[in-house]
Amino acid sequence: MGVLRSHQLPGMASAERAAGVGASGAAALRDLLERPGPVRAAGAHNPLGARLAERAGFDAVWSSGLEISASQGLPDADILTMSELLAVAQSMAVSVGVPVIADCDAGYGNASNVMHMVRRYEAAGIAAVCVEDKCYPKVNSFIPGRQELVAAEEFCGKVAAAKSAQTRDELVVIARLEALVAGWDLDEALRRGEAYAEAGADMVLIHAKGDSPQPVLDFLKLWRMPQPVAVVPTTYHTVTADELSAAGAKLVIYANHGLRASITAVSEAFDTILREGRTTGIEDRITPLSTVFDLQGMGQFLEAEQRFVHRKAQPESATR
Ligand code: SPV
Ligand code: MG
Repeated sequence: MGVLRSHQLPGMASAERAAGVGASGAAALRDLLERPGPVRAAGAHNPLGARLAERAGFDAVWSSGLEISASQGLPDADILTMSELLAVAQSMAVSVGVPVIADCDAGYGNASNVMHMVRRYEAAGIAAVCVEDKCYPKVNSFIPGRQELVAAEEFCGKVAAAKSAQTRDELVVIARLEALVAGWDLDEALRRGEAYAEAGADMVLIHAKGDSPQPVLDFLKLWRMPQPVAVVPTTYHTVTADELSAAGAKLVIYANHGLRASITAVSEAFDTILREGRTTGIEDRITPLSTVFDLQGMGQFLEAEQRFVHRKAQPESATR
């Protein structure tokens, strides 16, 4: 199925555009999941980052709770509300043609909160929602301590609630397994994964935080359910997407590398400016303004202005 590109629809109101992109975004994600090889998603926390991911060639955007929280100078610990995270995810969904997969943390509460969340994310044009089996409020998986899981039965209720709340078949519900992160063994991860798949999850995400990909590879080897598996090789970064795919993973999420790359680049540029007293030394290492204009849709803006903005008289301008 062709992907609707929001920037090619200048006449549509943003809500209509969101609905259109959402319908095709979820279907497009399902198409991607049917194709051979890994589906690769990059984390982002705003439309600019989402467009960079799309332009680089990623198949999908991961609306990262960690990135969005960090971009607000806040911990990734359910401090931001569902509405705040949704607004960012929606802004990305209307800005790119690739599907947006939303990190929905622990679902912002219990099964009833999850139902509300699914309705809102689906209406906002999000292709997939990912909910993790940690207690609410959660804390980022890489923070030691307080990695507590809810009972498997409780999380199955959240998964079933999510599935019952979606209004179109396409929305992909991802059940994220935090057993390995919380110090449980592979058996517990598999037991929970199978229960979540039976409760209706369209996909499971096995998360892990060690340096070695082995626990994730072991999980993939023992996974017997038909649902595809997502992985997040943040700490076990030596393994390639193709190797993960060959081991049975379908979705590979590079969750926070855009944020981390930009922190390094911005810090280096700022340090150089202060040290050298001018920007000459970094000019060939920073993006030209023409690229910024391109990324923010200046071309389409000027085109639309030509077509639709009819001035009665030329205003005086200092630059004329
Ligand atoms: C996120 O990007 O917010 C994630 C992935 O949940 S991770 O930070 O790797 O846990
Ligand atoms: Mg997260």
